[in-house]
Amino acid sequence: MSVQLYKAIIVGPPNVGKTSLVRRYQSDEFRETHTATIAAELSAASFEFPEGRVVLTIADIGGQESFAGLRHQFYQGAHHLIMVYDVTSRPSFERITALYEALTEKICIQREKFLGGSLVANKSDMIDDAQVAAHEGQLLADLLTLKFFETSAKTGKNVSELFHYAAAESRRLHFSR
Ligand SMILES: Nc1nc2c(ncn2[C@@H]2O[C@H](COP(=O)(O)OP(=O)(O)O)[C@@H](O)[C@H]2O)c(=O)[nH]1
Ligand SMILES: [Mg+2]
Repeated sequence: MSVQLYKAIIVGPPNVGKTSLVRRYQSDEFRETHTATIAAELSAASFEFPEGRVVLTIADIGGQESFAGLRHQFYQGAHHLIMVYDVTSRPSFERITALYEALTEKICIQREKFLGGSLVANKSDMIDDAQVAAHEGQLLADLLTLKFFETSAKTGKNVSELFHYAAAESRRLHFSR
């Protein structure tokens, strides 16, 4: 049986829930407290598809506050981009486009057609505090040709769907090129 190895990077402004999404997926737990991700946390997840197994390395990288922080070897060779904002923070949503451009044009990822990705509206459980409507997220996702997910690391909503998509899309775009 074939095994394909791909790499996904999870990016976005600080405090949007990147580490929490990975933690929810990997160990099905959630913490209320935030600990800044210092350098990078790498983990791997395995997915079984009818055509074979996909092993996805997930790189959760800290320090995206500054442009200098983006010059990082952990971004290199990524197959899939997961971009996260916090629905309760309008500024986090407004930073997505610039971050996307920085990552795809100026940094190590070649803006080739083989880079798939998703735009993630996290903390969707905090509906009363929302500052970004779902249709705005969907619109931006369409603009950047990313798939749109509304997630909650707290409740687990759409978390496995998000990572399954990353694995399936990496395979679809890269296998047997
Ligand atoms: N209500 C709610 N809080 C969340 C969610 N995801 C993360 N948080 C909280 O947001 C804060 C930042 O999360 P963290 O994963 O460290 O963010 P990161 O800096 O993007 O990695 C923490 O206090 C989390 O408990 C979510 O889906 N819903
Ligand atoms: Mg983090």
